[in-house]
Amino acid sequence: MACGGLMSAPVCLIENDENGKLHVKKEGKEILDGIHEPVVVVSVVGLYRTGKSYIMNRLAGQQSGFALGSTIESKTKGIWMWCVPHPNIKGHTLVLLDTEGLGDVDKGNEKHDTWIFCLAVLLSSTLVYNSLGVIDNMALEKLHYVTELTENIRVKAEVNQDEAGSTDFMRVFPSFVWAVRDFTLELKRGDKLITSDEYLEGSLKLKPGSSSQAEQYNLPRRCLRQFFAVRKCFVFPRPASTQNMRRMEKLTEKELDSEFLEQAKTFCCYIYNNAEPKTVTGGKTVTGTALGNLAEVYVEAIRSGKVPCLENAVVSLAKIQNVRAVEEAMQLYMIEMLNMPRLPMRPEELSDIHKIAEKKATEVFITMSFNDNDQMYHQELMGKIHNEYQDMCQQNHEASRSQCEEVREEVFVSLEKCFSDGSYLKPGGYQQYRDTLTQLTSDYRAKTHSQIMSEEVLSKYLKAKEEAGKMILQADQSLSAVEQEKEAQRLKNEILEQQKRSIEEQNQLQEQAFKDMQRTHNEHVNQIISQMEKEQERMRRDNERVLDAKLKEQGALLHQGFQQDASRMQREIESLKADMNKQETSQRSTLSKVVDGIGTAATFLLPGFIPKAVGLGMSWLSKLF
Ligand SMILES: Nc1nc2c(ncn2[C@@H]2O[C@H](COP(=O)(O)OP(=O)(O)OP(=O)(O)O)[C@@H](O)[C@H]2O)c(=O)[nH]1
Ligand SMILES: [Mg+2]
Repeated sequence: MACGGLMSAPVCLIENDENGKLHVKKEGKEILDGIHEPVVVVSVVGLYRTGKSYIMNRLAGQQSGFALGSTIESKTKGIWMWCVPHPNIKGHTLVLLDTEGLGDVDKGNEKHDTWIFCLAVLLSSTLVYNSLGVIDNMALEKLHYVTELTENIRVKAEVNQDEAGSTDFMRVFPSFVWAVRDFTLELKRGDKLITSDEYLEGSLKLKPGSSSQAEQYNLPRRCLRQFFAVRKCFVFPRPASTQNMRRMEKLTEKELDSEFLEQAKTFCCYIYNNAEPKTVTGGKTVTGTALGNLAEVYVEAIRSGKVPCLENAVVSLAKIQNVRAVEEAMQLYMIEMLNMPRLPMRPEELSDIHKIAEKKATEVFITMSFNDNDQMYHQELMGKIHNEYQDMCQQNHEASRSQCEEVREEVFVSLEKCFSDGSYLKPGGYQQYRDTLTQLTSDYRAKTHSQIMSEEVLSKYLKAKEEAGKMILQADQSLSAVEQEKEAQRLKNEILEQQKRSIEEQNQLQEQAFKDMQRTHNEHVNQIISQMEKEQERMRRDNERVLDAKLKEQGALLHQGFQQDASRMQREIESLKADMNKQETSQRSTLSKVVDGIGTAATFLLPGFIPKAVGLGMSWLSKLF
């Protein structure tokens, strides 16, 4: 069972401000901001005083938490939230949203209830509708909020609302669970025992005919059937005696009705095992941070008198999330890099640290980013990481240079002394100078062989001493003119040789940088492709779920003699299939755009990179399709 590991008690997420308008509470938003893992969001809605908060506490695995009231006055105001570690899915958070009871006449603001209902639908991946008694016509009439969903929620920004098909809603709406409380009847039809799901589906059967009465009767049923692809029903008996129910939070399990406990357990298990992680259009999984931003975007639309639109919300969310994703990924990269041992270090070591830091940063970016299909933000991140890494490499060079210079000063001190007191300026002095120089050069190399700037520092030193060497040579009267010329040439060659070594050293560094870049590209493409595959898989599953529901619905309509509705359903099925084909094609082009995008960024950062990048990208694409 879940326990309140993330939060010891629920907090308010959305409530009315002093002007009577909804707003997102800072405390709730901050808690969501800190949750970087995907969230499974379960919300409960229903008439006031029907035990909603109580059932949510059970889902949290706690006896108390969401406040209950034992009087007739409605208790919960706005939307309250409790985030607990998901009991079944590792690395996921279960977000429970308890909402204000609907239909309290004292409230005097009918629209407020409508928005609470809409927000519960928009923010959750599973919506629990809670009611007392039985599922009869009255219960369905009280659920009139579903009939208003199309007026109060837009799926697409451009489409005329009248044209928005139920498919669009079905694809983005949560799954639906009806929790019937204080259910006292036997689940039987005729002599046959039926399941609670059959009970619900039976209650959603349409009435034949086109009279306004039939239309009115059918409307909420049609809406539930058309908007919610997955529907479940649980019936609960009364949990305890009237006396005991006034102190529900204090009742031990023994004091609760055993059948109620059994049902509550089945209900919780169903939610833990079946409630899906929250996604938005395009199969993108929503993290806690994204959920907080999403709540803000929707509430802002409602505050400003607009109809919340899912497509617009995803665009706003993408921008907020992507800017944050770059910032947080960069922060993580810097923390990792600054934790490394002191510079200088071997470039391979630095490269390994960079590799780990970059992998972690990219992971953070990928989980947080949203719809970055043209890779704009990803390229920005790559550029920033590249610049930081270059900077770090530069610092490593400088640190190595200064250590080599220290060693050089220490090693060549005796040579410098002889230069300054002129002790080589004598016959035979040149040979002495040569011997000392050879010995000290070898001592220097022994001490700096692991340093990246060793040869460059030596090269600069020898070049600076070229003139001094020539003077010593010229002053050495023991050498013949021919020997002098030969030695002068040798000195020159040695300087050139040393310069060559230094260039080779620098080339090796360049090569390392190139390898890093290539590896970075490969890794980015791999990470993005695996993330996109997950999203596409989720989108495919969502589509299939909707298609299945539509085929089932069409069968039921035909069976019940609703020819016209069945034909309309057929058209919807065909258009959904066409949509699914279109999505497959566009997914392929998005993938090649991603590979291109990263390749372009790589070329921009490191000239000469493109041929390999394109080659890699192509091989990935051919592997996938
Ligand atoms: N009859 C009945 N009462 C219940 C049940 N579960 C809880 N209660 C009691 O009903 C009262 C209201 O419970 P809450 O969980 O606060 O109900 P709510 O729907 O959250 O109420 P609001 O927040 O006011 O909308 C409390 O005294 C609970 O102990 C149930 O299954 N049946
Ligand atoms: Mg409540």
